[in-house]
Amino acid sequence: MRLLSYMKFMVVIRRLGGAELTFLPTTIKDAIARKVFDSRGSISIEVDIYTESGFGSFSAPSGASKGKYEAVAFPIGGVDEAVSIFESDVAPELIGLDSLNQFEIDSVLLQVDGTDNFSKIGGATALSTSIANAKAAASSLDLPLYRYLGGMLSYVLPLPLGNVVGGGVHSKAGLLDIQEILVLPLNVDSFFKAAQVNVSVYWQILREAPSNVILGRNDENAWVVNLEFEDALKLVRRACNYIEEKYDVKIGIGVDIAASSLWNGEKGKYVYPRKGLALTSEEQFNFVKNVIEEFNLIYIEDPFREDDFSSFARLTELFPNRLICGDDLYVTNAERLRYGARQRCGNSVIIKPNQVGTLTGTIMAIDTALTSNFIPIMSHRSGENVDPSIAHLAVAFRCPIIKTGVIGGERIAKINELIRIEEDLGEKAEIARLEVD
Ligand code: 2PG
Ligand code: MG
Repeated sequence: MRLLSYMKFMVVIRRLGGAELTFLPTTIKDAIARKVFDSRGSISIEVDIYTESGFGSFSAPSGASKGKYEAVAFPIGGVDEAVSIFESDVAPELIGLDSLNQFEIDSVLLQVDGTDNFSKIGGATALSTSIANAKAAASSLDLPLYRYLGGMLSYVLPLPLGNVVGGGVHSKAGLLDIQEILVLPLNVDSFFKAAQVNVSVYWQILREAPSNVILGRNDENAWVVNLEFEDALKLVRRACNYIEEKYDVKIGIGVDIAASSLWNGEKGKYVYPRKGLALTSEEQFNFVKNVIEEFNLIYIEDPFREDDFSSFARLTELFPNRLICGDDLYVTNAERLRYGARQRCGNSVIIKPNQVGTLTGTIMAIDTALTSNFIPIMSHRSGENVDPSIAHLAVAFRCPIIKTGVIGGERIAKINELIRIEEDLGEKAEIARLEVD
């Protein structure tokens, strides 16, 4: 075993056409793309990167409530075109590069694409390549991804923010226009316990719900309910109260309003189709303010549309100790975040690597968040796969929260990986602590 590890670090010398070329164990020797399915059954792209002594593979997830400033997932010709562009334009540029040089790999992706939103090669291709490369580099060094990326600083486990009741574009049925009601365990002493609390709340909701209220599960396996927003919040509160007592923990409740999906530009209003409501920006502000106060919400994501920085700033001023979070507002873009952070438009930010298309872009957004006193929240997408890499990114880049659903194979894949990371860290492991009112 030892000998094998040692050999991995030796330089490989190969004779190619008479010339003697030197390869490092981390040099990329092959790159392959294929079509695969995501958890919704939509077709996505998966990229494999082979180095001289390692391997990494990744398939980008996909959103249903996408921000308009996100990277474009696929070129106009869809996934087929993405695969053929990868084969003709991307793979040849990668072969021979050192996978340890993540910045160079990501720069090549940006250069080959040549647009500012990955519309030529596709953001899904870019992210799949970028993360597959990091995984290949980590595997070449025999390191877990979180330790390769984060080194000695990566020992804090994030708190899991779990979607328990869902509506909006993630749910085909039910009465909820709001996309997500989420729970966040606040004072737990291990990641395992935190995940257990979320699962317990999830099942307690089913027990507490009157008959005919639960209609099924949605894209993220959250309950689809036949309830108005306020009644759904009451149901979640009841379930949390029961579990708080049972486990002696404190559980915060949050929402993702995904307000850009409700915004109708022509009408200049937020349209709630299932409730039959249309709210002006001022009415939306008052609605959000009232619901935060009435239900003591600690987490509010995208309460306003993606261009309304000033309403985010007003809400943050009013509730400085709640997590006011921008998802479609910031789209994991360091520049947008720098702009918003200067005016205190929120105090936390969703980090979805596929919104920006590269690991370098993701790191820049997280770095901007941490230096601006914003909490970075690593996040899944509604269309996922069983890959656990975002669990590693959350620990590596010190995100105190991970938003990744409560149950379902593709969500549990991330949860279980964090349990493994917690075990791998042993006594060094710590769970994030949050100060919220
Ligand atoms: C969100 C996400 C994940 P989607 O809005 O935060 O819950 O949804 O991936 O559809 O954008
Ligand atoms: Mg969101």
